[in-house]
Amino acid sequence: MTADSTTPSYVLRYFDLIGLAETSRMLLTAAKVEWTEEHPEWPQEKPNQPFGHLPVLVEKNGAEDGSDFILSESGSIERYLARTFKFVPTDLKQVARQEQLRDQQLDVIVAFFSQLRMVDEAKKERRGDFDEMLDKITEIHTTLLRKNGDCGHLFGEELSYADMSAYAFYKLFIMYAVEFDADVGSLVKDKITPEILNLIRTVESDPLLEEHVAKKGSLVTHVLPE
Ligand SMILES: N[C@@H](CCC(=O)N[C@@H](CS)C(=O)NCC(=O)O)C(=O)O
Repeated sequence: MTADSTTPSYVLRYFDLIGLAETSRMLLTAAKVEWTEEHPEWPQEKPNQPFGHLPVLVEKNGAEDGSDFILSESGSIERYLARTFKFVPTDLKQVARQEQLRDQQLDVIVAFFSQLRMVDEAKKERRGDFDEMLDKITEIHTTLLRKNGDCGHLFGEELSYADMSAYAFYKLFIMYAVEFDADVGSLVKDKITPEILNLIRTVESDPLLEEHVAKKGSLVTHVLPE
């Protein structure tokens, strides 16, 4: 989809951090549509969000009656954007193969953040779950990338939702989660295989995402050894 006079404009409401909005930012940027980001005052603006949390996507005049279409839940927002801008195939099985990765990645993110608040034995156990899940997802990414000919894409030969979502997953740990646990950056970096590094490079060098990398910083430079 390329922007023209009938293309709707979008607002993405989120905090000024990578968190749960990075894939949606990438989808909106890669789609070359008109969009802006809002950082609502918090918690003052909490009651004004449909589910009381962020991210929230607003598609101007996008609802059936011509009012704004407002969508909550990061996964639903991503799926809506990925389908709207055709970053997923139309075949139901192929799209499901991409979406299952995003859901697993979110489980790994949740496992990481939930153990931060725990103490002693419970923390150790949850940390173990996180380590195990991290091993599994990096193995899955690597296998898929190899199976796809190590062309830097998880599926097919073009930038897809799965590519952007996997990129945002590694970025979250290496460029954001380190604020909460200084060690997690090197832990995740150690698991980055040559295939995953190629994915990160491929996503960053895609002309559709040039603007995003220029604005939000390069992950490749964080991953490469100094
Ligand atoms: N399941 C939701 C979780 C959203 C969520 O927990 N958002 C956090 C930021 S990452 C938030 O809004 N926190 C502030 C609050 O709940 O008051 C999603 O995936 O969008």
